[in-house]
Amino acid sequence: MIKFTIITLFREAIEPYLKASMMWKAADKGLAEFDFVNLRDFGLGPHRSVDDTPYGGGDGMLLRCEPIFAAIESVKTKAPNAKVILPTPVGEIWNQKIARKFADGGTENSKHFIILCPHYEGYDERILSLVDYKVSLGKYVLTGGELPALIIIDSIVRLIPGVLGGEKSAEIESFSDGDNLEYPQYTRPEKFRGMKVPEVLLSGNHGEIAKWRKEHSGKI
Ligand code: 6GU
Repeated sequence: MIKFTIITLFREAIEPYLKASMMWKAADKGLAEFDFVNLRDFGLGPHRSVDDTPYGGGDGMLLRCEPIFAAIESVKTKAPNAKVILPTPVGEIWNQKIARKFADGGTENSKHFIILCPHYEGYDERILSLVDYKVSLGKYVLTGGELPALIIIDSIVRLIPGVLGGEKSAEIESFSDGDNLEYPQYTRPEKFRGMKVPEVLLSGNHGEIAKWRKEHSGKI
């Protein structure tokens, strides 16, 4: 069982994806669990404020420390070993190897991850004292951590044994260095608008098929 607690102001942006397809199946099988903490619940004052203007001036608002510390502490009192992931464009660039490490339990064998989704123009730097992993999805900037949270979760959960079909997970196992080989695939019909399935795939010769797939594989 791997567990993700997502701290966000925009649960509605994340939840539908986790209720569909493979993520839902993983949860249904008891292989993954997802829950949410509403950062707003830890906001300050009558307006439950979570942000403020930056010292030194500049555009926009920053997530302030108090609500974030309170939200994370509320999870950690129940799950002291949970590791905190912060999606941020200045984090370590996410890849298959890291996804696998996290699926295996991270560096300290924790299978409970708290994903803290930033929003607005950024966050008070002092929240980094709570963060175990800063993760970036690539060299571009998004408006918030919700899409990255989903990508991080999806790429980890599909590696949990039992989440994908037997054949597929075995295939992943055989490339456990994280560099999965992806080869071109075809299904019926054999001929579609003049485009034919490569002959070798229809041959029934498993040796030749394996060779062809290897030759035509792209490394991720
Ligand atoms: Cl993780 N967050 C944001 N806001 N932008 C990003 C990103 C993360 N990765 C690439 N761009």
